[in-house]
Amino acid sequence: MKYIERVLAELKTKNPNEAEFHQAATEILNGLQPVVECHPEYEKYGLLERFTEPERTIMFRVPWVDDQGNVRVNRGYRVQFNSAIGPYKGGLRFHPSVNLSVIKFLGMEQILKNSLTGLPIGGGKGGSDFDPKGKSEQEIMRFCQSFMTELYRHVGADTDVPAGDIGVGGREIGYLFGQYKRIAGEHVGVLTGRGLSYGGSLARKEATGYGLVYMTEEALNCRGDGLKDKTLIVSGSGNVAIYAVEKAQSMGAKVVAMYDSNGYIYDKDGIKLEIVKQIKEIERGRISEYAKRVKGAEYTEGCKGIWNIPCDVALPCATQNEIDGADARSLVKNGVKVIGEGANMPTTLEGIAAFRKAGVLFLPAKAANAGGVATSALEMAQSSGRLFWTFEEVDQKLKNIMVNIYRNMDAAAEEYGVAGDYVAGANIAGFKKVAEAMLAQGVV
Ligand code: NDP
Ligand code: 2IT
Repeated sequence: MKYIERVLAELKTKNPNEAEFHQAATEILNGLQPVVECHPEYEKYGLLERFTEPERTIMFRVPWVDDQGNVRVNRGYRVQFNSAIGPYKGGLRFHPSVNLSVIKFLGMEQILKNSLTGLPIGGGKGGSDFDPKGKSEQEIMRFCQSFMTELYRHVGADTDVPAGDIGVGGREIGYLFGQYKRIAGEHVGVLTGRGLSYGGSLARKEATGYGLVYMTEEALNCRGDGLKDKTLIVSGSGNVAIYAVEKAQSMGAKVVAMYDSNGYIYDKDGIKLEIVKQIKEIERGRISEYAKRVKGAEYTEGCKGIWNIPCDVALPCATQNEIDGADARSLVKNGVKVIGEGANMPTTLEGIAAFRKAGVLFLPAKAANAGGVATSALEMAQSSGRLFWTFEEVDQKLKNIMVNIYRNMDAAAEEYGVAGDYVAGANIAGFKKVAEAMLAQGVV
């Protein structure tokens, strides 16, 4: 059996019932085929067996008391996947769908994403099956404090630096940071995405969405085209989606649809982002509100229909597997030219195959959404150096990083005979640096 097939088979046997982890590993390892063939030393030194096994998996009880005085128990996770090129780095997700498989798929993606940024950060991910929806401010705070009361012993500014992800934004990072500082007694850069008044970086909030659009624009520019006057669908209406829409609109694109987990809005005149921000960021409400406030806009219950709306560019920015094979075929039928993945693993393997077959320009998540973690690394640099860069300085660095990632994955795909296949190109470009660092450090 070929090396990759053997490692994948063993991974599935060793980690049964972890569908998302299997899916990410399949996509990554298959993408690495050309590079593994050129490097027999990878097999000799068990590189893929080590790469697919987290260095450490932490699971813990998170007890808290709700507003009615009931004791509630959630499960917390931190998977410290790979520290070959730097301290573990990656977000925390609070969502009822979180389980070990989800955290492991996210952690494995994060290793390669972080490598692609060119910055010294290893890969990790964590979170909880806690559902922030419908919880009071006080309940969120108590939960965050309980979560950090266990997590604090495993993290540190030079060991593991978490950040936000689904359900974890500025508010949660604030509560988590406050509790870390209280227990550990140090005001250090142990989390990123912090508020600007206590060590955060300008442009971190915008970074993932902006970065996604910078890369999409660069890929189009390289083909003599651009986002101007293009029709876009941006799924989700959280942090990544909102700032992707903001940047795309500033470049002259028209965004006609967005969703949350209940349903989607369609505004043929172009989404009014200030209203979305008011509903989602300030009121923490539902996207359906938009159609009540904007004349001519429509709301449809359920998410799937969004992919039947004709568009030139689709930016899935909500969650994993939001575009399946049928959704991809529908997008292709309606003339989609570009997919830029803002969410992590938003397209199923069948969906990716459908886009590949149709020759759609496909920018995979680990490259396209790397702007968030890259800016987190810039936040770490500012914390260590006791520096504070302007918005423009951070934004310019972010833009350069996104253009570089695009060029590196494009060059890697070309070099290994799969030109234009950025799923392979991103995996190869990300993996080569991790492999070099792991080989240099011996069998650890
Ligand atoms: P948020 O919590 O801010 O927003 C998530 C959005 O996606 C919400 O609109 C949410 O709707 C929607 N959503 C979540 N789950 C589902 C679902 N099952 N079906 C439909 N819609 C859903 O998270 P982020 O914007 O931070 O994250 C979005 C994606 O981007 C995730 O995949 C994340 O891993 C990825 N990402 C985030 C980065 C960051 O810096 N924040 C960096 C790189 C990637 P609702 O409000 O109804 O739950
Ligand atoms: O998926 C991701 O890259 C993130 N959620 C951001 C991680 C980070 O450490 O900023």
